[in-house]
Amino acid sequence: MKILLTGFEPFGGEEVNPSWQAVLKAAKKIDFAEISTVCLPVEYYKSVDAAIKAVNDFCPDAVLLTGQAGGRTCVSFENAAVNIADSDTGDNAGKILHTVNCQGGPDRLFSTLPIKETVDAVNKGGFPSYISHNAGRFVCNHVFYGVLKYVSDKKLDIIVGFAHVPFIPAQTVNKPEKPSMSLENIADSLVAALEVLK
Ligand code: PCA
Repeated sequence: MKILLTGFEPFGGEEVNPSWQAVLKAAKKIDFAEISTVCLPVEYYKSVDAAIKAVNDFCPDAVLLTGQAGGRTCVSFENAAVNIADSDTGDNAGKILHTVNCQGGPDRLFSTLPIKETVDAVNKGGFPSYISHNAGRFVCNHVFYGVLKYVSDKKLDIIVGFAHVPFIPAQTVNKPEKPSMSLENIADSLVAALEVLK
């Protein structure tokens, strides 16, 4: 089995993005699949193109896209992505979008990762986790939608899921009210999640 794992570069003034760090750490721990890792730019459209290129280059059986969701308490699995970009925050190229139907296609596309089993597996591994019904309206949702649409349009037999990960402790030193989880625990949560694909 081949699994493509993606994370994102830092954004929003952060020095790191725990999604990318956790993906690198998780990749080293997985012995049940061949893994490819890609760090995506936090840019509308360019991120989708980079993810699709990685899908075509590696031809995975499954793709787990990951991104940072500062303020969340643990690794959460997104149920769906919507065809809307709507954030006052600019992407890393400064682009601000308030756009409905920015990628063509249906209003909403659903994760094809078995998210209930995935959350159960992470819980069994000893970590909290939950299904999220809000992937946001920024670049993470945009990439999730773009990859789901590509795989659906091309009728590819590829599972596509999205995991949002919390801050790591070093990111919350100056915002102690925000929750965090160690990189090790985030990576172990991702590994436990992917074991459902075995
Ligand atoms: N999180 C942002 C974009 C990149 C990332 O890691 C989001 O949730 O949209």
